[in-house]
Amino acid sequence: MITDLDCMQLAWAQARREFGQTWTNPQVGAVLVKNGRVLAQDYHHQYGKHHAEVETLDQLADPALAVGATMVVTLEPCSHYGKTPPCAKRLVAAGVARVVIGQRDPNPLVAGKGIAILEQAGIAVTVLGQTGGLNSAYNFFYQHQRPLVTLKYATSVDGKLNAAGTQRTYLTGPAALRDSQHERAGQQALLIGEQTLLVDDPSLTVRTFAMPYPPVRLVVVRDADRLPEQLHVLTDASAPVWLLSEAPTSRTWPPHVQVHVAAHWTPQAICALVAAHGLQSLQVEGGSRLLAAFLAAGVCDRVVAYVAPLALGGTALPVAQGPAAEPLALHLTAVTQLAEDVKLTYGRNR
Ligand code: AOF
Ligand code: ZN
Repeated sequence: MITDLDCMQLAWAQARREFGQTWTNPQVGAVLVKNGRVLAQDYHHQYGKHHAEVETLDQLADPALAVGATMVVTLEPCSHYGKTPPCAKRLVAAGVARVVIGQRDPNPLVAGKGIAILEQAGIAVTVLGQTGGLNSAYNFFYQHQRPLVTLKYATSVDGKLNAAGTQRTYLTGPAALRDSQHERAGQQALLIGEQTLLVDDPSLTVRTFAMPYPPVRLVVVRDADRLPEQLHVLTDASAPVWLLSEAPTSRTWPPHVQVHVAAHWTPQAICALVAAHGLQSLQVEGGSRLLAAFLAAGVCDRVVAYVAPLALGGTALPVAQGPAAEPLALHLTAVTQLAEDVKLTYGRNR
């Protein structure tokens, strides 16, 4: 006999079928079962498209099959008219007898209201409370009202980012590069400082696969108007760019570039801007001073460090250089060998 937990595992696998497609929407999977048999299973494919429950019900050759069935879904069915109508009402209309939910939806638009619609219609609801890991940034954002912040960098074995000077230093190999593209694709916003922009001239794009909503590229700069026009982030329009300038702008910018002006772009101010736009995750990719500023502000929820097999020595730039910070306690979540490089992933202790 197939159990609720078996079905939830299938629903979880559905939710994970694709990556980087749902943008600020959660990844959600659903399974419809009746008399111990799976009738249909599907997931939320892309931001703006049908939700998982609707995709699943739409798979049935005969809609009457749903009458008396159990819907197992990784997230509380929604109650609002957003880009799509409410899933909870669709489940009621379909005649489903029971709904098993992985976690409540922390989005205040829904939070508990989906469950209320189902229960008021006489549907039995079970909340298992065990799918939070599917959408960690989404959950974090609604819990803390700021994006989940990852500090990501490549370092030498002696903790240096770059050789001294104004030349870009390539530390890690192709396997680490591919992996870091995947890390980027899991983010809604990327951030670098001015030195990194000028020295490395990165494009900050995801090039290894197509994303309908690529992460927004943020750069903190002292004066946006003084940036050279041929920088990759200004010439490559494949993702939005926000220049966080500490001086006002009078320049005309390409359509993909927005300038946000503040006297001082602190980590808190950057997070507030990102959150105000509904973006739930932010990855800080250097340099040394920006990483130090986030550590000093205590704004760091996750660290991804790629360690390359070389030492750069005494005058090279350390991973973080700047104001003093309280020690930040982390726990190791993964160690991955990528050819000659090692990826270390940590979470913040809470
Ligand atoms: C579900 N099933 O598969 C998803 C849900 O703008 P909309 O209409 O796409 O609504 C987005 C919100 O709906 C999202 O913030 C979350 O609360 C919920 N997502 N709900 O029942 C799904 N993706
Ligand atoms: Zn929905």
